[in-house]
Amino acid sequence: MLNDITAAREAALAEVETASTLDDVTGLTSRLTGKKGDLAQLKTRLGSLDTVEEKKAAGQAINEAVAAVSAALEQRRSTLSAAALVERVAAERLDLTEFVTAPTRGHAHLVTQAWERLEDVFIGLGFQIAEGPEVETDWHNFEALNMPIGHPARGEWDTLFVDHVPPGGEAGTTVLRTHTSPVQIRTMLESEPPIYIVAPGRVFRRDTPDATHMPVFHQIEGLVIDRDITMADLAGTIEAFTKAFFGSGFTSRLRPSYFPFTEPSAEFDIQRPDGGWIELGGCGMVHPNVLRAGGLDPEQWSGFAFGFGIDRMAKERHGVDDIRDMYTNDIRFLEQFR
Ligand code: FA5
Repeated sequence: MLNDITAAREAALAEVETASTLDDVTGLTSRLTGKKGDLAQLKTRLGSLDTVEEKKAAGQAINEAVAAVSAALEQRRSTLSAAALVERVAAERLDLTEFVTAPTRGHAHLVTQAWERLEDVFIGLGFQIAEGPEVETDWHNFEALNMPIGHPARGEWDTLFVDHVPPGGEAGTTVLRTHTSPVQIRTMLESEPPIYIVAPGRVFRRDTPDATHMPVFHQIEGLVIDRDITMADLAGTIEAFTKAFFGSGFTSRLRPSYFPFTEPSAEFDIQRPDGGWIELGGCGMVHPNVLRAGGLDPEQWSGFAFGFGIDRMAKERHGVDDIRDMYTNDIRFLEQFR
């Protein structure tokens, strides 16, 4: 009998070792040490023993076996509980790193940076900042700029017309401005000379995107109106601006051209350090008809105006090959220009 008890005890202890979950331990507890458990079952055989001593010894051995197995089960339960706790803590662990590390700072887009830098440079040269609406009247965008209806030069701007009829006006006379030049007219009508302003802003054309064109892009208009302003003032201002914006390695040139609202007119090109020339804008002396549209007497006042492409300037300043790269919003590209 004692041998059977020892064997049952060893078998029970071995089984406890194989319990791999807390549920296993619970199941074993009732099966091995419960009132009807394997070890308790041995007690039913005590009656078949001959002597009181044998019964006593066997009873004691069974009690010891139950105690040993219970202790082993308890030990197993606490080991598995600790492991389960470690596992749960790991599973429920909160990643707080985003709260303890410094947040990543964003930065202005390449074109916004150029826009702000242009404002700084021109403020440094004594100009003030002006602005006008992106949705314009045909009169401000064309007519007052010496391009009456039917003027062939209107065809050079692939205009987007807005489906809007102004009160008392006609259909087809509201446009998305094709350039920032209408701000010249608004400024002349709203203020008295001397005028020294630049007007950066968004403009729209029905242009097909390519390496140097976008249908939505940005220009900065410049307008100077004072007494005895000459082409030399325009050339000097543009050269001073080129050096201040691009650096001393760049130089500018004026190439004869035509705009209905300036006379004479020129294209403004810059020469890159590698020797190549690129057109950045148009300029010229403000046409007398434009001064009149702005309410000024051309016999008393003269001035110059210019309009540069901001996107193209950002492109050249940073050596970007294709203007479209600036608008695909690829963060890997944009992050290079902090
Ligand atoms: C004009 O828009 C004139 N208003 C400029 C002007 C102002 C002349 C004052 C005289 C006096 P133009 O269409 O050439 O001119 O555009 C000026 C500049 O805008 C171009 O030289 C170029 O740098 C930029 N530009 C023109 N079209 C695009 C385009 N689709 N995408 C990006 N930049 C453009």
